[in-house]
Amino acid sequence: MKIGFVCYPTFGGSGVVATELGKALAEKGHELHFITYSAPARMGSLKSNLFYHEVRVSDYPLFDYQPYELVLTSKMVEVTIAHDLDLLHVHYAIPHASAAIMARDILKAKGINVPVVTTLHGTDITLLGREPAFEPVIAHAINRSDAVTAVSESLRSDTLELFGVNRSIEVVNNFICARHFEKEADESFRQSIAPSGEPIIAHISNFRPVKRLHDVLEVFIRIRQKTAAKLLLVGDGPERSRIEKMAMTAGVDEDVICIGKIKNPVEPLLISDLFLLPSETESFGLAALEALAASVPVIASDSGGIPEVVEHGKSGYLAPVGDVQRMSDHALYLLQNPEEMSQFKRMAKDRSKDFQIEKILPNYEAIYQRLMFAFNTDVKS
Ligand code: GMT
Repeated sequence: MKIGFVCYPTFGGSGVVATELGKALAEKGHELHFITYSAPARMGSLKSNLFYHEVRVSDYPLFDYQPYELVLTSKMVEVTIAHDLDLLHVHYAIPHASAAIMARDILKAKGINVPVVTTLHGTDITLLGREPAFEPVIAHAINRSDAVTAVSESLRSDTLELFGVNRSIEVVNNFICARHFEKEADESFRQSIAPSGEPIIAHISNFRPVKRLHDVLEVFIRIRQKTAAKLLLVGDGPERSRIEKMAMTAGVDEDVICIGKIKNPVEPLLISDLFLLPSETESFGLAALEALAASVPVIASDSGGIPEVVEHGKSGYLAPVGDVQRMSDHALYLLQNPEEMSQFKRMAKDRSKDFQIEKILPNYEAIYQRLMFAFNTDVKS
């Protein structure tokens, strides 16, 4: 099949999921065309069936705001025609799904029928979807897509409730590529973070308010009052300087290590003992799944799609949003009970196996096949 993929090319979960899915589809022999404003962060090298088409917006002095969505639409039309695409799969409702709907209409007027699959990732619904400025566009894009998927049951029901959508939305969970986690922890890296063998507690995110970085730190401060530990913060974003100041005021700054944005979270996860994800909401919590895949139990908020990933009392512990005391109690319990900790680590790894890409990818392929059949289109090899 020849598939056009539109996603955010950044380190964010939606971009990572789209990129890994695209790469895996290419490995299975499909022809993949990424259409984005820069090469996806996790794309790796191009192959004979893996392409990248840049969406470049010229700086027209006439416009106060450059019309990215229109340039993206034209690019989708151009790439679909030039490469005879079978299907467009767009990740994130705006502007990708709305642009794809317009591209599909333009192509239809030229006698070309291309189905559009939209995958909803979370913030497009739970945060942007609540904005009156975006709501009608998102609702239209969802209603007019040929298939819509959501990364969790929780996101599916949020979408149905928020937008009054009366179409089917299929749940296709996020996934991990197990082989990325099949390596030894880098002991010199661990040493550099925790020179005296302290347990390492990790958090990975874009440091936006929804991640509740202050709760990460509050939990860590409580742990630190009872035992030696290091907090490894991976990522960057608007909350970083506030958190660094907070760590200094609490006198734990020497135990808080911020390593900034990195391409791949596997190395820091492999040296970690616990993962904290106290988010206000998460449609799925890909970072939590990646932690489980590295055998790291997760202490998280009982919010959004997280309970669909982390099993309370098995692969981690869940607590109400903002309940930092309960989260730190859970963390300390595991840190102070090595046998329990080893069992949780095993169960974390086991849980991640339910979300291996080999199990998830066929669900997307089945959707593509169904649409090709419905559109009565011969698949191009
Ligand atoms: O976590 C973020 O804020 C980034 C965001 C994104 O769009 O990349 O992540 C969302 O999509 C991920 C992939 O499907 C999910 O695992 C995250 O839970 C979701 N984030 C939120 O819902 C806050």
